[in-house]
Amino acid sequence: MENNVNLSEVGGSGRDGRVLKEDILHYLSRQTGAIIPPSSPSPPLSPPPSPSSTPSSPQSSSPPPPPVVQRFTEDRSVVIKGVQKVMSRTMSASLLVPHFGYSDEVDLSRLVSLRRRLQTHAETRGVKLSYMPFFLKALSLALYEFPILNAHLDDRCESLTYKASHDIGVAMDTPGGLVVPVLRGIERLPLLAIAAELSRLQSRGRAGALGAAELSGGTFTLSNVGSIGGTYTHPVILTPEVAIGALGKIQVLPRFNERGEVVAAHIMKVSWSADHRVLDGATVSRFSNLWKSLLEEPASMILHLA
Ligand code: CAO
Repeated sequence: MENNVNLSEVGGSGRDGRVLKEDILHYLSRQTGAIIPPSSPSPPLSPPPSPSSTPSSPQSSSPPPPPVVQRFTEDRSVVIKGVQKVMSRTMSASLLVPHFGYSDEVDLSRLVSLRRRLQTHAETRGVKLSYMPFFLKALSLALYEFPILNAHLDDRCESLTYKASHDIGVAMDTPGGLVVPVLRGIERLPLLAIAAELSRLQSRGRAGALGAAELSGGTFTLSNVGSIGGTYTHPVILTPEVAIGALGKIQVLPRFNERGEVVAAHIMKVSWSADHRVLDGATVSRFSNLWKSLLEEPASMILHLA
């Protein structure tokens, strides 16, 4: 009340999602870029965020405020907690998995022009259509043919569970750090519904309001770090899942067409990591080829419309 904070926008890290004082302090620090000293018994609360700085809707077009650069004049220790704590725990568990890496490049030229054409249709329905819904739909179609990549492996590597639903975790860069909300039942959703759900989760992610139920139970993870930059990467599997994909930046690069002419092509690199205890390289390569072919000829996805 003191800071005019809407509690529904604050992710609770306490038991059963309870909002703790720390959550409020972190929420306020994210709004202002301030760092809250961990040991301070009652740190001064930052001023409340102005209503205009709070994302109001997924379609909000106002650019995010520029990050406040902190210049440290002396060493300062902060406690690893919240999103960072979860990241440290899950990534340490992933170290036990023998990762097999596989990369390729995808020519998205046809998809780029298709998306451009479909964007206005989506906008008239109030939905922002990015590339992610296409990547996710193609992923689901490829998982149908390679269900072993949509599976959970138990800790002792004794039981592999093929998951029926394609519940895809999407790595998301938020003001609070990396979170991986899950889009459930992608196999049943049309592109527009995937786009709308992604926008909803992005909006909740920005507000730090994603709950435990939205952040757990994924069966495969896709990370589009290319929306920020980079080409190839080495993604880390989120156990008990057995594979993950990471996408690089779409770049216009010279490539040969089928007539041997040099053309400007929209190229994106993809990097997969797979648990080599249950997945071999040939399977990952065939899966990647299928995913790539669907995106290089996106019209072919129409054949799979339910
Ligand atoms: N290459 C180039 N541009 C890309 C791109 C890519 N691979 N992916 C997206 N873009 C473009 C989008 O088209 C959009 O531009 P327009 O508004 O002109 O269409 C712009 O980048 C921003 O996209 P977006 O981020 O709003 O939406 P998205 O659906 O493409 O991505 C999400 C959603 C959640 C994946 C993304 O916002 C994000 O957080 N990415 C970072 C993931 C991350 O941090 N991974 C690392 C995990 S390991 O630490």
